Amino acid sequence: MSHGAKKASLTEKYLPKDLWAWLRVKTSFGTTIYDCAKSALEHPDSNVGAYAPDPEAYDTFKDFFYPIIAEYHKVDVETLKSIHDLGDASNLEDLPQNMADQIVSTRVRVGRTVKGFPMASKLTKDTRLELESRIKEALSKLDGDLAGTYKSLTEMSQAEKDALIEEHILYNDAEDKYLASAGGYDDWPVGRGIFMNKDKNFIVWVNEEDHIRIISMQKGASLKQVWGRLVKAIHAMETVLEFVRHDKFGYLTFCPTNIGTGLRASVHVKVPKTAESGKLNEICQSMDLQPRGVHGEHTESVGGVYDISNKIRIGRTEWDLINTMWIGVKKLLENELA
Ligand code: ADP
Ligand code: CIR
Repeated sequence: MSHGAKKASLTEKYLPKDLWAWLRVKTSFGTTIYDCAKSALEHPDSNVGAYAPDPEAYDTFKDFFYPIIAEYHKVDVETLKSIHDLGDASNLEDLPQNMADQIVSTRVRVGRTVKGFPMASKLTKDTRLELESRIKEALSKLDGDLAGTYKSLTEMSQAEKDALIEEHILYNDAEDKYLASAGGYDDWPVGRGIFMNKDKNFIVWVNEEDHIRIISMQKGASLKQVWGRLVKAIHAMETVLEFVRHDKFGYLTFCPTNIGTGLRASVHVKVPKTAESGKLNEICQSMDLQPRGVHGEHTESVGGVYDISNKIRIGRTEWDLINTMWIGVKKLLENELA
């Protein structure tokens, strides 16, 4: 440990000690181990600090990434196999009304990387624009409830962006310092944008942290409707684009914390009493949940409302993770309403 009382990032912990030999190694996209570790070097307060600038990096630098993945996701990487099952949303239970009343909104997203392109930091202005237009064309093929329109950030006014951010629909404007150091915001806002259906409950983020974030969200507590819509969207997107998959890790993403299912299912839930009593973190930890603030990762709670989601994304199926979140939220609400 080299930062006073602060625990070392997983990058610092697992960076190969024979760095000299590793510095010469490059993936076919030109990624070096320095590129993977740069964010942690610039931000000693990182938890993980590693990013994969292209899909090959996970294996080219396996001595580095595999132990990070094992520790963060608590999986045995040797025996790990990618498993997927979207389940049947209609089997999800609705919460009793007094619990549902505590839930402001429900959202599930998955992250994906389009085959043939590196992740954000190794895209150039040209390849990012090429990727954007490939995704835009694919999105234009969606129909029914999923049909919508795509807008590049460069075509949007500041007021338009602010309103969508306020509604939790659009991502923040290049504000994550860890991602910035990893090169995730290079040439911002070029090549970035957002797709939305008419009802604003199916959204696709394009070239933010990942090539694609497929999102289903709505006010209230109907996880059944939210997950049902996302399952439909995932199937539809897979018919129009090919995503990078790894035999062990499943879907690959820029940040190793998102690999696997790439799934984060969350509710914005009012739990002021639980938070005040100090039990929020304890319950979250025991139920494999992660609390965040209401404006996304690394933000604060407002008025006792927390973003509660599944912490694990790998080694378990999508259906399992959706249920993990739901069971955990019920437990939190039992405590809140007791
Ligand atoms: P991600 O989920 O993609 O990792 P963030 O934690 O940065 O990203 O959250 C992205 C946005 O989604 C933020 O505006 C956040 O407030 C919003 N959000 C997350 N979960 C919910 C939810 N259940 N209801 C409404 N907005 C949500
Ligand atoms: C970090 O390592 O702290 C940042 N790069 C963010 C990593 C993802 N999120 C997390 O660990 N909660």
